[in-house]
Amino acid sequence: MGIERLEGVNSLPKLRVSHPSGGVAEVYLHGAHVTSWVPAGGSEVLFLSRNTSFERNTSIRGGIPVVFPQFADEGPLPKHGFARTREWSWLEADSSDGDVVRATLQLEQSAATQAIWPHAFQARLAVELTEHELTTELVVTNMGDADFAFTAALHTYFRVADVRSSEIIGLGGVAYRDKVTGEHRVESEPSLTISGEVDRIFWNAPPEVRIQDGGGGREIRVRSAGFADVVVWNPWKELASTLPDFEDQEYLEMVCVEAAQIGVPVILAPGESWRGSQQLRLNL
Ligand code: TA6
Repeated sequence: MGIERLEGVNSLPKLRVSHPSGGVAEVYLHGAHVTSWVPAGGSEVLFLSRNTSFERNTSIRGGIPVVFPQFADEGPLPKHGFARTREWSWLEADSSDGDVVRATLQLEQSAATQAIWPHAFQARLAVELTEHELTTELVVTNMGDADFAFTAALHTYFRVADVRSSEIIGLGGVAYRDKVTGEHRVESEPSLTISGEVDRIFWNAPPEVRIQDGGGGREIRVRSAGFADVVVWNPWKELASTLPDFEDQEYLEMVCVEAAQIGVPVILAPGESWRGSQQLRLNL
C-alpha cells in the first residue's frame, strides 16, 4: 500500500499508487499522466497505445492526459495546451488518509510556459485511489496579479473490448458540437454507439455518464464535478492510421470520454482557485 516512485519507460519517473484492497494506478510525472488503473478484482480500465513513445515534449497516447490551459486547437497555444508535455513534481508529503491513497502532483509557470502563456499559476492534480474508484482532481490557482482565462479537460481514454459493441449512456437530449461535421445538434438517442469517427463536445452535460463495454461485460461509471462539458472521441480507422502513436486496429479498443470545461472558459482573479474532478468506478 502507498506510493512508490519508480523508473518508467525511457527512464521517465512514474508513481505506483497502491490501495490495500489490491487496486493499483500508475502516474507519470511527465504530464501528471495516469497511464493505468487496475481496480481490485478487475482488469485494466484505461487504454494505453502500444505505440506510444514516452518521450519528453510529446504527450503519452492513452491514459488520462491533462489538458490545460487550452482545449484542442481552440486558441493560440500548442494543441491541448502544455500541461501534458511538461514534467510535474510530486508533493511527497501528501499520501493517504482513511480509505484513500492520494498522490498529488504540481506544475507551476516556468520560463517556457511564460513565453507562450504569460501567467503565474499553480496546477495540482490529485490522483486518489479507493477500493472501487479512481478520482483525478485538477486544481488551478492564479498566483499572479492579473486575471487569466483557461479551458481544460481530463482527456480520459477508456479500454473497451470492442468499441462497436460499446454504448455511452447519459448524453441523450444534450446539445453538442460535432467537430467532424461542424454541425450543432442535440443527441437524439439515450445511448451513443460508435461506428465511425466521433468527436463531439457535449455542452453542460449531466454529471454522470456510463460506458457499457458490451464485449468486456463491464460498465464504467464516470462522475464529474466542476467540469461543465463532456467530450466523446474515437478517431476511427482513417484518422487513427495517420497517428503514428496509434496502432492500426487500436481504435477498436478505446473510447475517450472526457470531463471538460470548454464552452465557458474559467476566469480566475489573482489568488482565486478553480477545481474540477472526475471519478471513475468499475461495475463488474
Ligand atoms: O478531445 C478530442 C480531441 O480534441 C480530438 O479532436 C483529437 O484530436 C483528440 O483530442 C486527440 O488529440 P491529440 O493532440 O492527442 O492527438
